[in-house]
Amino acid sequence: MTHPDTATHQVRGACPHDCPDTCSLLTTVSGGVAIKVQGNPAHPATAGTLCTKVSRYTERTYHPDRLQQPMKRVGAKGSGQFEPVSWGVALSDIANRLHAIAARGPDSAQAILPYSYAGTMGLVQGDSMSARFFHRLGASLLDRTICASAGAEALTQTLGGKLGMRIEFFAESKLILIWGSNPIASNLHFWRHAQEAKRRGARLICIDPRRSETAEKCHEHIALLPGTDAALALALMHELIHRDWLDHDYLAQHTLGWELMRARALQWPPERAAAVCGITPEQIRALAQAYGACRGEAGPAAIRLNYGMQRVRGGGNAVRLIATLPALIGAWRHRAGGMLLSSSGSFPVNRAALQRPDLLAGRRPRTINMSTIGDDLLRPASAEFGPAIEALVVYNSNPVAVAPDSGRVVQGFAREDLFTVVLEHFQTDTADYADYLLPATTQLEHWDVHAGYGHTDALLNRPAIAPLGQARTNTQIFRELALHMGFTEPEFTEDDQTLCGLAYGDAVDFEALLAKGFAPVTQVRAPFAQGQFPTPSGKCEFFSARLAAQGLDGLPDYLPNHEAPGSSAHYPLAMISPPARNFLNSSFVNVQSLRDIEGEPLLEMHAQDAKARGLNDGATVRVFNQRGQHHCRLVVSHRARPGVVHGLGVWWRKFGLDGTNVNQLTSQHLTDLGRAPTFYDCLVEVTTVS
Ligand SMILES: Nc1nc2c(c(=O)[nH]1)N[C@H]1C(S)=C(S)[C@@H](COP(=O)(O)OP(=O)(O)OC[C@H]3O[C@@H](n4cnc5c(=O)[nH]c(N)nc54)[C@H](O)[C@@H]3O)O[C@H]1N2
Ligand SMILES: Nc1nc2c(c(=O)[nH]1)N[C@H]1C(S)=C(S)[C@@H](COP(=O)(O)OP(=O)(O)OC[C@H]3O[C@@H](n4cnc5c(=O)[nH]c(N)nc54)[C@H](O)[C@@H]3O)O[C@H]1N2
Ligand SMILES: [Mo]
Repeated sequence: MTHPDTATHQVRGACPHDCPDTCSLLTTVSGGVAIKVQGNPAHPATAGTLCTKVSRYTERTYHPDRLQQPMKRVGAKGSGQFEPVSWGVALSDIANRLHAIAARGPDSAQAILPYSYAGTMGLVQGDSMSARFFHRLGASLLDRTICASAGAEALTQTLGGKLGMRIEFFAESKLILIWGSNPIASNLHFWRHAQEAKRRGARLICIDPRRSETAEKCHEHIALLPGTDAALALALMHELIHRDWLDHDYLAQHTLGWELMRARALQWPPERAAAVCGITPEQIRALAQAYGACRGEAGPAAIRLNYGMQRVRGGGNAVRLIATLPALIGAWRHRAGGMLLSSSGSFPVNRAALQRPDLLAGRRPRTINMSTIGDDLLRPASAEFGPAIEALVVYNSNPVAVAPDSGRVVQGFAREDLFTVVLEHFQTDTADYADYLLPATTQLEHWDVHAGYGHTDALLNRPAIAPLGQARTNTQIFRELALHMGFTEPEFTEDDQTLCGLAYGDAVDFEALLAKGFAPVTQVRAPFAQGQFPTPSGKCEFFSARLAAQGLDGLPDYLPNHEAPGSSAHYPLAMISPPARNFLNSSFVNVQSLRDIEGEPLLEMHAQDAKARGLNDGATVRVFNQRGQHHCRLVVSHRARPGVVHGLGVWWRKFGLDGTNVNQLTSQHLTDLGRAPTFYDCLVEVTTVS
């Protein structure tokens, strides 16, 4: 139905942000202007509420700094000085530059790298026409590891996929372990169910180095050292075995490798793990008792795991261990028992239909890991690496702010001989380095269709308003670039509504999506009550033959951090940099009303560590290590335990006190599984700024 521009009406949409909640939105439009964005009360998972950030979505969309015309660099690289150009000039110049690289030889297009992540989680504006374009071109492929790949690989090796409990059933659990997760800040709609469980008498235990907003609302908080979760899980197993708090029947029928796992876990008495984790053996025994008591009638017990705890060297192994815990007590038998890290494996998305890897036509370009973009931009051509990266096309991501080891990332982006195109809403830290900066539409201005990783509903997003200024959708920009490159295949003419329809094909009722804005993708309630794990063995795999075949340990183990707490005399503090509540990664940092709440880049520190360094609350401090330094405001805080500091992320560098953010300190070391970054595996020292 179309509406006259003057009438007030509501448009159904989907929140595009990288968050487990994937909310259903209702946008009120009046006179062609979006005046309000609200949570859709008809969508059960959203239940009519939004987080503070997204309820300000109109402030972001109509921000005076929104990019509204294509721009070309005029100043020095990185100076952020641009002049407006027409779309025609921008696109033909970009096409000429890319064509010149691609035309040099059979594989020369590999010198071109697309760089994108989850600025929008939309399946269409995320990576559809863009992927077709780069496949047709033969550009390098991108290994999209920056967030979740360690945990994802661990789940796949252990449970067989990114599957788990349904979020709403946590309300019926008797014990909830909130492990490496701060739902009040980053998974608000889960917290609703946890609170409901609490009201019904459930016990909530938070396992997190930081006394987060969530930790202080739980019955108990276990503040372990970063990167020691695997040791805690092993000792928990030790106690469950030692006390015989096991569901022997479930273990025998539905798991693989239990005897091997049992032998390893028996090497981890609570005393050993407590020393590693920086907690007491009593805390571990009490945790085991609470968890063990939940087998059978006293249960069920549920674990809400989040990605916070896998951003360390042993993150993959830690997720593997925690993912097996429900099998020990048979928690999966009940729909309110088990665990959830991600439900994304429930979505039958037809990525090939959207991204058309067949356009590679038999070519096999190299793959670049997005988490080592700092080093890779600085790598010369070589036999093993292939050609140096000569052109970079960035969309849906802000790597200069979010990728680890910013010193190297900035050095890479500053290369005079690198040709960089950035598609953005705003002039971010990354956009400052663009040769061409192209204005993209926001979620209020385009079509899209969504999967999620918290709940199991597909969502549809309709445009609520016309694109602002000359902004264009990502898809339209790549369609037109394809035209300028002379790509004449019909794949480059499909419009966005057609692409939306391809995402699920027949697997989801598209008419229902169009009508309601959301539709369930599965009716499964207790996925592993009868075993039936989608692993090669059909069982929960303590032992993974697939990992063993790769020369890795088939059994999960505790792997100390690359930069283990206490291992360096120069850098005695372990720094983690979890999300700030009012930002979404680096998105929203430029929205004034939200930045006002966060104030300044902060470092939380325990009073004892502050005293030892003569640091006062509110001081400007220098946080440093061998990679760099970052100035920020010290908060002497009850949220920090001794030995651990928190640099809440992810600020734009240009809003920082000294033009940097926490990633100036993080490293490009990778995780054990999934080739992911280790943002929370980082040692630093802190002094006053003299
Ligand atoms: N408000 C807000 N919401 C967000 C985001 C945001 O930036 N802001 N980011 C979104 C994204 S991209 C993601 S991936 C998701 C999930 O993002 P996550 O990174 O899972 O974020 P949190 O849920 O905050 O959980 C992180 C928690 O893990 C803790 N932690 C850090 N290191 C360790 C450790 O070694 N062990 C344990 N046990 N805990 C540790 C941190 O202190 C923090 O409280 O959140 C999404 N939601
Ligand atoms: N130190 C530290 N670093 C971290 C993390 C951490 O916890 N600590 N978290 C990591 C995690 S979990 C993640 S997921 C990454 C996230 O890293 P990114 O995926 O890069 O996320 P954002 O920083 O939100 O940047 C997304 C950008 O995409 C743009 N965008 C949004 N929608 C569109 C669109 O439709 N079209 C175009 N062209 N652009 C759009 C937004 O304006 C925004 O600037 O950061 C990682 N970095
Ligand atoms: Mo993420």
